[in-house]
Amino acid sequence: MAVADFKIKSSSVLGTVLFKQEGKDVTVQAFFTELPPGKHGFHIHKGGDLRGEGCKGACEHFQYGPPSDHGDSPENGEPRHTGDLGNISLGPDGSPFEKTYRLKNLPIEQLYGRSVIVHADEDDLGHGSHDDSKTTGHSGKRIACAIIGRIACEGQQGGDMGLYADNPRGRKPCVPGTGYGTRKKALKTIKLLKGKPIGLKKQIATTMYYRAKHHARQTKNMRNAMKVYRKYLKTLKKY
Ligand SMILES: [Cu+2]
Ligand SMILES: [Zn+2]
Repeated sequence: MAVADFKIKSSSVLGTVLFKQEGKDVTVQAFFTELPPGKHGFHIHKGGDLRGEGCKGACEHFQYGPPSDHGDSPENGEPRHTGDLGNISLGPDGSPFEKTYRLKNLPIEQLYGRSVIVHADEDDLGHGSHDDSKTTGHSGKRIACAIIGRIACEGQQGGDMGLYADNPRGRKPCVPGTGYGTRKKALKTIKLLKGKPIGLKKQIATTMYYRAKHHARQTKNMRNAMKVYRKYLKTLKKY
């Protein structure tokens, strides 16, 4: 498993993108709780060098295989770059964006060290008539970028440890004892987060919510935990 975590308050982008090898494919689960209004181009870029101004060092869109024109997210089957993920936007009521993509025939190792980028403008998915429609979808400035990294606390084979790797960016310290299996665990997690930095609170609550949401064997208890996290994330919104 791998993750790209956005935590860029200045451009009000907050979200997590999880990558998972499933057979020959990689599933990409995107979850954003904060985005500027409107639609935003969303891509995996080739580079993972964030030194350049405005994420310039991330180079062009990631492509695995022969060259292609820019296009839409994978489900629609048109010519596209491997890294083209269409547009993202919050719901009309500010509800989070979440979507799962499937990148066919891709070893996850190909993604390590690359980056995920959120753009200022809407991606025209290659259908526009601008000079850069066929290369970038004319999606404008790069307003946020995050490196795709391995999940630190995870075992070699991606076992259950990964579920509790609540610090996917690999920065210490992890917060031990967090969980999403029951309402009680969620409440305990929130208690543990008391006094922690707001960014960490948001990150862990988001990650826990997300893991329950996408759990392969989701239980009623997990759904109860999700309710607790959703409420908690709402209270954090004002910070
Ligand atoms: Cu891009
Ligand atoms: Zn592209």
